[in-house]
Amino acid sequence: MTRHAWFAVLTLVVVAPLGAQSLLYRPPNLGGTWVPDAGVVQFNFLHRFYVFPGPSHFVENHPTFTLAAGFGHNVTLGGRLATKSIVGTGAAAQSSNETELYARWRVYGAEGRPGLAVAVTPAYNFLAKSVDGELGIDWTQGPVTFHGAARAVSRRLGESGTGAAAFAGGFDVRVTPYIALNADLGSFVSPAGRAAWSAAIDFLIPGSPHTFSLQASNAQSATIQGASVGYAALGPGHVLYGFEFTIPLHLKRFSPWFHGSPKPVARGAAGETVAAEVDMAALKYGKDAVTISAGQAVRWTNRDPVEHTVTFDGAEPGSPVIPAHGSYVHRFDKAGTYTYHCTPHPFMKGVVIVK
Ligand SMILES: [Cu+2]
Repeated sequence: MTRHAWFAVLTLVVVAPLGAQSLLYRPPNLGGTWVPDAGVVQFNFLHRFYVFPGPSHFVENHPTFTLAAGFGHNVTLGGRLATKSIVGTGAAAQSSNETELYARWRVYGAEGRPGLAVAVTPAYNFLAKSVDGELGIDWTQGPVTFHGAARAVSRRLGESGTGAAAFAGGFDVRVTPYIALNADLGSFVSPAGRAAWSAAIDFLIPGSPHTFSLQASNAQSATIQGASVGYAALGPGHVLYGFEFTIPLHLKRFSPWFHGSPKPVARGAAGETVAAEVDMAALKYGKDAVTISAGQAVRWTNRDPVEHTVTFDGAEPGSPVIPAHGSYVHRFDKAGTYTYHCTPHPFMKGVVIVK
């Protein structure tokens, strides 16, 4: 194939779905700094299982469901339900259903962008009746991301209800834009209990906003407490295997249920010097990058039968939903590099370079 054809193939296949969660940017037992975009509800299904030795080969399942909604301003509110949480089976625990509500504020940085990102995650664990929290830091350079987390809990599950601190670290290596390897290690500071570890291979599923991982770990829930302690019941060397699947639900996609299909509109077309045109067709931006001068505008035209947006990754205000046959004009007054994506289809990405 020619270089051009390869390029066309590459742009057809997705790259990292920013603005949603990508497992290619987060090891299994670390929350990272990810926050869904405003209007996106993220559903993650983590399923780990332990196979008992023969002759029974009994399989014990440990799922954790995570549901989190993006509210803009880098803030999310979410909850996790871990059924069959062995973290909860100590003397003080009444149940193995571990529920955690959490908020996350990404104070600095953006998911999957080079450089540093910092997030704070206050949480409440209903099984432990514990106020928990995490300070998470990511540092991305090219295909590599390093993670660190400091955690504190006011009543540790299964450990007679005392407070504790935990630390965790991990890394991701994106071998290709679609495949990553990652691992992490985390532990409470106290000597009771085992350190938690995990390792995974992650896949970005082409043509979709979903990511999928195959993983091994000795931890069996994804809450702040569960991710900080290894599965101690059966001693060392007992490994849980599993997978995680990430599903971003873009609420705008469902607006025709309530409002009907929007009418085509042209926005901001009057009085602007349109220096570049970008068509949106076949679920991609016609040009990955356009270069203009400060004060000039770019027009995006939707040639698809579905709605798209032009949503900037930084602070620049972006478009509303652009319906089929609609267009959107945006003037750039300041020099800079403006990366953007489509909120309903986060695998659509582009950049405007303003000189
Ligand atoms: Cu789109």
